[in-house]
Order: sequence, then C-alpha cells, then structure tokens
Amino acid sequence: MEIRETPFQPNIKFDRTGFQDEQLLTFYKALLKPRLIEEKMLVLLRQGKISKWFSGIGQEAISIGVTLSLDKDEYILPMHRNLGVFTAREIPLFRLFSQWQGKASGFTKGRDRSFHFGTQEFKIVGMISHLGPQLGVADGIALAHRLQKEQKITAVYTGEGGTSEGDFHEALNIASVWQLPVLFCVENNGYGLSTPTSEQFNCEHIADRALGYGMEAHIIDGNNILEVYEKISHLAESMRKNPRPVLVEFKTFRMRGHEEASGTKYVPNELMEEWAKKDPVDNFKEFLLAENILSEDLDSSFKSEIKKEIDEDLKKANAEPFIDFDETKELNDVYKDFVYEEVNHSEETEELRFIDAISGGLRQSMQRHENLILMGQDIAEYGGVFKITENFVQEFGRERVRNTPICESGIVETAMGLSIKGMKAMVEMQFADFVSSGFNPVVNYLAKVNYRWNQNADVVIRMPCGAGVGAGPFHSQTNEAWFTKTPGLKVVYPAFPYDAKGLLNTAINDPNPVLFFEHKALYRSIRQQVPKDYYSLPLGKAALLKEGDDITVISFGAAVHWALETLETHPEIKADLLDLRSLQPLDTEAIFSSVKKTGKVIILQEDSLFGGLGSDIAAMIAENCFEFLDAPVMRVASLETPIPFSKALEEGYLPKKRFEDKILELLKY
Ligand SMILES: Cc1ncc(C[n+]2csc(CCOP(=O)(O)OP(=O)(O)O)c2C)c(N)n1
Ligand SMILES: [Mg+2]
Repeated sequence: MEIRETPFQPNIKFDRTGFQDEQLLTFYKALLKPRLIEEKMLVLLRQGKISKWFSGIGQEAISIGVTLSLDKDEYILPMHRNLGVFTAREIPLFRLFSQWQGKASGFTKGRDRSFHFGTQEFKIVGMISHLGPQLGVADGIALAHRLQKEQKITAVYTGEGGTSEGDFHEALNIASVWQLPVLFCVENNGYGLSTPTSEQFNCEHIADRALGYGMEAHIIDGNNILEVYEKISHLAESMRKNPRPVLVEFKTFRMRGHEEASGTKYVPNELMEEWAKKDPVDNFKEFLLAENILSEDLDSSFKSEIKKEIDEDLKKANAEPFIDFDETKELNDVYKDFVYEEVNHSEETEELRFIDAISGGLRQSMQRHENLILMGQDIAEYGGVFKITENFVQEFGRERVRNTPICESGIVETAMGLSIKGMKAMVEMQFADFVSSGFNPVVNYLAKVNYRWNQNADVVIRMPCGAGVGAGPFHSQTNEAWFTKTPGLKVVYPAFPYDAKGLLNTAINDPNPVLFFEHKALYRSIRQQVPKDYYSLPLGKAALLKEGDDITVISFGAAVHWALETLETHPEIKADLLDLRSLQPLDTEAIFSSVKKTGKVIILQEDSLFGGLGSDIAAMIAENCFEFLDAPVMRVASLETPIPFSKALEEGYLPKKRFEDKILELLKY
C-alpha cells in the first residue's frame, strides 16, 4: 500500500457529475493503454528494435476523450501523437505493432511507416507527413456526410505548429463557408519540433482564429479526460443535429522530444516540471483513488492485463515474416484496378467545338453518376471562366455543382475526402497554372494513397492549359510533366473533340486520380462530328492520324494540330502522325511499332524541352528501337524560358516554326 506524506492535492479539477463509476474506470483503462504501449516502445527503441517514435505521453486524454465521444462509424483523422485514437478504436495491437515494423499484417504492406495509414474498417484516416493536408480531407468526408444526409461528424487533429500551414486556413474556411460538421482539434502542446508557440503564431490562442472564419471555437484543458469527454460529447451531439464546423484548442504539453532521438534540451526545466504535475493519467488515477472508485490493486490488475496483451501481441507481430519484394505486386498497387468498359453509342452525331464536347461529356457523366460532385472557382451560376459548366447548376443543383473559395489545395483535399466516402469528384482548375497552389495534395496524397493503404482517389482534375493565346507566363503553361513524373497519377491530353468527350467520360469512370488537360487554344477553334450519346474511349491508346513510311511524328495536345498543318504544307513528307491522347498510361506499343516501321522519329511537345515528356519518349525509343533507327531521335519543344505575353515573343517561344525546320532536316538524314 502506497503511503502518502502529503494529502492528495489535485492539479487538475475533475468534475464527475453525470459519470458512473464504470464509465470512469473505462476512461482510466483507455488512458492507460497508450501510455503502457508507449513505455514498451521506448524500451524497444533503446534496444534498436524500432526506428522512430513520436511520443504522445502527456496528451493521451485528447485522443481518448475525442475518440470515445464519437460514434464508431464517424471518421477520425489523427496525427503522429494520437496513438490513443487507434487504441480507443480497438485496433488489435498486433496489427499496430506489425505496421510499425513494416510487416504484412500492418496496414500498408510495409510501404509506409508509423501512423501514416488509414483503415476503412476502423474509420481512421491517417496523416501524410505534410501535416496540413488532412484537414481538408476531413472537409471532404464531412461534405459527403452532408450530401448523403447522414448525421455524422468528422474529427481531425493537428498540432499547433501545423496551424501555420495554408492547408489549415483553407480547410477551416471551406468548412465554414459550406457549414461542414468537422471538429477541428488543435493540440497546442507548446512546441512544433523545437519552435515554441511564440515563434509559431502571434495571437494568444489558436481558438481566437475561429472568429475570422466565422466559426465557433472552444478552449479545453487537454489533460483533463472528463472535461474533454464531456465537452466533445456535447459538441458532437449538437454538430450532428446542426451541422457546422467547430474549432477546439486543447491546451496540453509535449512531455518528450519531437521524436525520441531529438531530445528536449530547448525546453525550460520549469515548464517540464510544471506540466509533469498535470499528467493526464497520474492525475486521473489520483482522483479515482481519492473518490474510492479505483484501488491500487485494481490499478495493478488493469496494468497487468494491458501489459499481457501488449506482450502477447508484440510476440505475434515479431513472429510475422518481413515482406519480400515482389516487383509485380508493388507496381500493381500504385493504381486501383479499373476494367475499362466500352460504352457504345448510336450513329447520331453533331458537330461540336472542343469545348462543347468536354461540356457535353461532363454533363452526361453527371447524369450517369449520381455520386459525382463538381468543384471549382466560379463554376456554378457563372458557368466557369470558359463556360464548360454553363447551366449545370439548373440541371444538377448547387450541392453537386459547387463554387469554391480560391483554395486549390483545400479543394483537392476535399475531393480526396469525398473519395474516402465513396463519391466521385471533378475539380476544375480555373487555369492549369494554378494547380501549383494545390500541388502538394495532388502529388503526395492523391497519387500515393492507393499504394500506401489501398484507398483510391476517385478524382478528375480538369486543367485548361496551353499557350498561343497571348496570356503570358501564368495563364499559358502546359505543365503535364509535373505529373507524368509522379507514379499514381493518370494524365490525359486530348487534341480533338471526339477524344476529349470519350476520354473525359473514361477519366471519370476510372477510380484513380486523373489530370485531364484541355488546351484553351483548341476550345473554340477545333470542331468535329461527335456522337450525341454518352460513350467512352480507353486511356493509354494513341491515335494514328496519318500514315507514311518516311518518318514518325509523335505529339499531343495543340501541338498535334501544328504537326498536321506542317504536314499539310509539305505533302511530300510521308509520315506516321501519332497523337498520344493519353500520357500516363502511355501507348508505347504504338510508338515503337511506328518507329520500327519508319526508322526516323521526331517528337513535338509544347512544353519547354528539358525534362518534358518528349525526353522520356526519346529515351524509350533509343532503348527499344535502336537497331531500327536511321537517324537520331529528335525532340522539338518550346524555348527554355517562361512563356512570354506579346505575340511575336510567344510565337518565337513556341516550337511551330522550329518543327518545320527540324523535320525537313531530319528527312535529309
Ligand atoms: C510540410 C512539412 N513541413 C515540415 C515538416 C517537419 N515536421 C514534422 S512534425 C513538425 C512539427 C509539428 O508541430 P505541431 O504541429 O505542433 O505538432 P506536434 O509535433 O507538436 O504534435 C515538423 C516541423 C513536415 N513534416 N511537413
Ligand atoms: Mg506542437
């Protein structure tokens, strides 16, 4: 029996009004579990058995209190210190241990570490390293709940450091404008790595920021399990009935280093000592002892029960084999399986401009997929800056055709969240150039999520792109190479109305993230007979537009039309002209078979030369068709400068004229 020299002085005031003894003990056991797991992990870390550990010691009441306040089928998006979320959702410990060791019974097949995983089974969506993006993903899940008329909330965590990221601002703003039931949980633990809050933000409380977003906010003592549970339960109940976002700032403290290897030298001792007195587990135990709800014996039996579970599950995880490298499996999981289904159409056609074909395809896809949501700046009543979605609001309503604030990252993340709830999203970039403001979630979240934890990103991002319209450096780029380089993304780039409609429909059917490039200069200049009905075309199939034995011309987008013009002014050139249509997947078969036939090849791309898709195609041809080549593989592209505005400069920048010179030169070889 422990002997107390001084009577128990609570450092945290617990108010047990309304709580039964049983429930208080349940809370205590739930708090103990992550604490004891962590203590074990610290031992394993010292023994070199695990590589990295982000400790949540001292912050457990926040993970446990929030998780226990939510329904089991409500999504939680935790961060690196929220072990308690995982344990409170009752994930078998051996699966967690396996995950941390990179084993098969973890959640990522050894492909991502620590808490970087999600699981639909337990309704947990883990972080990506970049911290902020998950705030916007929570918006998407909450939006899906609203659209599906489910009275559910979504809880998402961030540290106070993460609130400095733009994603935080964007996610809160979107949630407030759209009144999404997201519980934004900020764990203010005093530090972001070594940076104290005073160097992170210049307001007293993070909660004060809510006012600026038109949002309700609360400050909660994050070390007090009863306060967390009581307040969050009430908030959750009220948010389910009256959907709205709420910002909660939990005051707490990080009791260990940022991660175990990095130490805490920069944290003043007094601060550590002061907060040590407020330990959420010890204090609650003292309270329960003082209330005669818990005895030391019962406490010991709880602890040994949990320790037994930890030891057994650890043993089980340790006994699991490591995953062998299997190239095919690795490659197969980058994309979710998609079996292309040809949808045939009746013979009836109409002459359409490129832009009308895209608009028509999108409209028919909206009719076909009730779960398809469109998001973009000015796309509702205004119809989008290019009028692709003109009159869509009248037909499909504002819930499905959504004007967004100017926040590309936040909206791409929201689209990801919709996908987690089984919906489809199309995001219109106002101009392809602006995707740079949403680049991070595209290349790091959407692209990698299927490979990481088998969750697809059913998102199409439409990209009005390209030069030749006198729009200067920021409204003219063709930035496909930013994305073709990233495994996990599909990239489609049609040059004709017929292809644009059929490929857009397939892009929307495909459950993977697709960047769909639409050249602005083609919108109103190119016409074609296009089937009136809905139809689809397969991705990854090039179109052979002209046939000839002298040379192969490979191109895509507006450049296809430049190649056509050049070949028309030079009827003496007998060329195969390949329009790639889709860049990822890429029709290498069509490329190789044409080059093997002609022995000469020129690749024409609109983007500037270095690092463009043409360079990779040239390399592939060199590797695969070397014996068939009669001349060097030629690439023609724009100048290595940003895209200039005035007419003469832009003409000089673009490769149209250089293409003519180069192809004639190559033919002489
Ligand atoms: C975009 C990005 N920048 C920097 C980092 C490195 N980093 C990881 S966690 C972290 C501190 C986060 O602080 P906070 O949000 O307060 O969370 P805490 O670790 O305190 O729980 C930093 C700087 C990162 N992972 N991602
Ligand atoms: Mg912090």
